[in-house]
Amino acid sequence: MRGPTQDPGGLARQSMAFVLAGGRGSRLRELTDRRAKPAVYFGGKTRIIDFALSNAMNSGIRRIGVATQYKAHSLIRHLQRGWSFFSESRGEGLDILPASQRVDERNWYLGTADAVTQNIDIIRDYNTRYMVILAGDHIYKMDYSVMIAQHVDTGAEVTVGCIEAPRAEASAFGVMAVDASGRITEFMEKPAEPPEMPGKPGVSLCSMGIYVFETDLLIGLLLEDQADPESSHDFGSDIIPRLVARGGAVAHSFSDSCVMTGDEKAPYWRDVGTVDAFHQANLDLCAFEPQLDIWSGDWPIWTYSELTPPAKFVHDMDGRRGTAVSSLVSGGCIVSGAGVRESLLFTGVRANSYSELSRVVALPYSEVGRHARLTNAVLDRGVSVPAGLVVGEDPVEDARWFRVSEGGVTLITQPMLDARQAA
Ligand code: ADQ
Ligand code: ADP
Repeated sequence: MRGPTQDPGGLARQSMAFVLAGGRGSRLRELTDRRAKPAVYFGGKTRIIDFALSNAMNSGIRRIGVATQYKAHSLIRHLQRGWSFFSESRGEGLDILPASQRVDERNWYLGTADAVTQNIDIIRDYNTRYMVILAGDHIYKMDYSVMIAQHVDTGAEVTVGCIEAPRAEASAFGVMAVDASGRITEFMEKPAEPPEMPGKPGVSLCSMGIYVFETDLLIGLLLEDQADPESSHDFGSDIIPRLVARGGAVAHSFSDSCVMTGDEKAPYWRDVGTVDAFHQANLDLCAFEPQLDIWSGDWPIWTYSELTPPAKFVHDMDGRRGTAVSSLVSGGCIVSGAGVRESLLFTGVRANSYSELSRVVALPYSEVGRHARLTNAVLDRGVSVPAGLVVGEDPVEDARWFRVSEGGVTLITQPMLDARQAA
């Protein structure tokens, strides 16, 4: 083993980030009917993919590829508007890599490894020494240069980012066992019975789905995998288990590279993959001391941001409402005679007179009509909630028209409102 690398920033500049952004995220239900999970809005101004891309930027990585596949239009437009400031003359670049655009008779990426294999020519063009493979669908702040430095120091074939998660949730992840030196001795993709960490009952060591490789080695592995008829061409199911079996995989602990800013007290990582998790993670931001800091400016989350006028608050004719407390209200919103609490309003939301919003996540340009009363709801982009609608008080009635999650959150989309209107 070599001594610790002194210049992680230098390593980041020799690295390319490859962001896998093609997954549907079907557990987000109708929220991903028209957009891929990485394009789903999060936190008032940003989209989910902005976190991985901003982490790469803030870590010093300047060459990025984003592989898109499922319902990519919204995602591609976002990347074009918000992420096109890289300068080719400085050797920087962000490439959007849609499936079906590549020079191959197949039209669709098979597994996650195939999404990289089909872009090997572009990866070769970038000519970087290291590859950081990322998922585009998690909320966290991480300095990837620390993970790259660890990769160089251990001489591993692959370094896998990992977090400790409750065993009850671990079946959704790759789960691993490591030895005292951090070498991965066992790796199971989405096991039905996830193993616990020694000495930590109820906790499993899970893969974050992010990997560091040396570029030449990765290309060799991918070509080998492409030729294997038994392979599903997936990192979690094929590439990583193969490397673990020959002792070439090392775990990197998220706690070593997570970035904590503001008053954050613990590492924050969320897979906002279900409507409940999405709703809760957004509302977490409204807490008195939020677990995720987006305010300090020390690790900015870059995005495409529309030009909007300031949010406006107007009281109703009785002079009582027109307030928002414990809430996030984005630019262009008008809270007009409405009572908003513990809610997150994205850009351009209107809450009209006498409406009451409690624990509502309202995506951009949604509107809540007069006297509507909404509790524990997610409003899709652009929905127009009719006057007087009550949601969150009668689950049976809600479920007749809307999507009510296991955790009791009502997801409302325009087609659902239209169907209710027509009935
Ligand atoms: P999953 O998240 O289930 O597990 P997957 O569905 O393959 O794995 O998605 C990984 C990432 O790739 C996501 O960001 C997704 O959007 C994207 N993606 C999926 N298919 C794609 C394709 N064909 N083209 C482009 N992008 C695609 C993985 C690992 C687990 C790990 C979890 C952590 O396999 O071991 O625990 O991530 O969330
Ligand atoms: P954005 O365009 O800002 O990403 P969405 O994610 O809601 O907003 O849109 C996803 C995609 O669906 C976009 O390509 C958009 O043009 C399209 N779209 C938006 N609203 C509708 C609608 N009511 N019916 C069909 N397609 C829509």
